[in-house]
Amino acid sequence: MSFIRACFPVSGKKRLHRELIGAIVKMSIVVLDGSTIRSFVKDEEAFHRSIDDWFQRLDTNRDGLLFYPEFVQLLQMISWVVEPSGCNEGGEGEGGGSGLYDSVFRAFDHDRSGAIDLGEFRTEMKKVMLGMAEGLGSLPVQMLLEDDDSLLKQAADLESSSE
Ligand SMILES: [Ca+2]
Repeated sequence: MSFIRACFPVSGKKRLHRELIGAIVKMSIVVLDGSTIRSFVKDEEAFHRSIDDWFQRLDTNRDGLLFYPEFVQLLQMISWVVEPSGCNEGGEGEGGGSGLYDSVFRAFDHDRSGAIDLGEFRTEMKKVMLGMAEGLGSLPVQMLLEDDDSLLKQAADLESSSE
């Protein structure tokens, strides 16, 4: 499974810590900024290919819908950064994210059917990515990516291949 940990300005000790972790587990480190993500989202074909792939991975019972337990896997994989004050790792302990998970799930489930279909998933993931891009602005952000096919790695690759 892909694992993306996105964090607004990584600096000082935390940065060193992340680099160390990266070296240890051989993660690839890519630097992204807002325009990288925006150009990825704009390339609809590539974007949908990635999103659809994610959807299929999360849809563990293969019914074409994401129910809450399936969807939560995504939220657990991605560290959602709501505020630019930094990563909210550590500190508050486990379970603090469930209220956030609930509201994110409801935001994705447009028709309130209790499950997320591919169309809803595409639409909301696009918003998430664009929101992330807006938050990043032109500030490069370092990300540690565990494997080669994660969404943001694909965004970075797309940019480097299009010069
Ligand atoms: Ca399902």
